[in-house]
Amino acid sequence: MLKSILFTAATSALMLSTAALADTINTDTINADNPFVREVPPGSPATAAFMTLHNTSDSPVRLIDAENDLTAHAEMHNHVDVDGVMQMRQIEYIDVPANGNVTLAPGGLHLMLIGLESAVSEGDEVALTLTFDNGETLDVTAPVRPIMPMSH
Ligand SMILES: [Cu+2]
Repeated sequence: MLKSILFTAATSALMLSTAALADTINTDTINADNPFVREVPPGSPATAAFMTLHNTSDSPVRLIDAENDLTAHAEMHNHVDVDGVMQMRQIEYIDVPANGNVTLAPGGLHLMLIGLESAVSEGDEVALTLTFDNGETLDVTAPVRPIMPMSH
C-alpha cells in the first residue's frame, strides 16, 4: 500500500518536472530584494532599475535578459572607471553566485530602461521580467523612488 503511494508520488513528480522543462519556469531559486526604479522628469530618455538578486541554489546563475512594461528596450549596464571618470557600459550578463547575491545599485550595476515616453514618478510601479541562463524567469514589481542626482 505504502509502496504504491510512493510510486504514484514519484511518477507525478517526474511528470511535473518534465512538463516544466518544456517552457520557462518561474523561479523559486532566485529572488529579488528591494527592487526600485529611479524617478525621472518628463523628457528623460531612460531610467534605471536596481535590486539585490539572491541565488538560493548550489549552482551559479547568469541574468541574460531583462524586459519591462515601461520601455521597449532594456539593457544591463555597469559603471567603469575610465581615467578617473565613471562611465556606463553595456554588459551581456550579470552573474549571481551559487548561494550568494549580487547588488544592482546607483553607481554600479543596473538595468537601463531605454525609450521612455513620459515621466516616471514616485508612486508608479514597473513590472520587470528577468531571464536567467538556466531557463528560469523572475517577475519583479519595482516601485519608483527618487534618488540622489549623482550617476545612476
Ligand atoms: Cu545605464
